[in-house]
Amino acid sequence: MTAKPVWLWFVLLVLLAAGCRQSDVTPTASLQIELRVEPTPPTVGDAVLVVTLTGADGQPVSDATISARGDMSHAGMAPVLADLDIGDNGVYRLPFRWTMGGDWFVDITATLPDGTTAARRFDLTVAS
Ligand SMILES: [Cu+2]
Repeated sequence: MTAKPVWLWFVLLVLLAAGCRQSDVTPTASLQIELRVEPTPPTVGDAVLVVTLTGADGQPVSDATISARGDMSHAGMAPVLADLDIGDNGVYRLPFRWTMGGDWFVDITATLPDGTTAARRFDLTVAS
């Protein structure tokens, strides 16, 4: 990982804090989102986001729509999007592509048929 000037991190923090996407989503404690990435460790190129969705009762939830949005920690890159509307025993496999090596964050949003949503952000480092 390349060293970046400290001021750049402050700019990024301000930009992240000012972002409006997060406010679209009401996190709910009743849904648990876990993410695994294939291959691991993540490397530039094709990948699969393996999202596991569990309800408050600990049971797998398979009837949600899962949306993924991958962004890099620096500006100027197109986000990578993926979504899938059916899971297998609570596991959703979303084809994905890491378009560049470096630090990424992936926002996973789960929407249930009744409109309930949950979201979680994952930080990942992708090898070149
Ligand atoms: Cu990039």
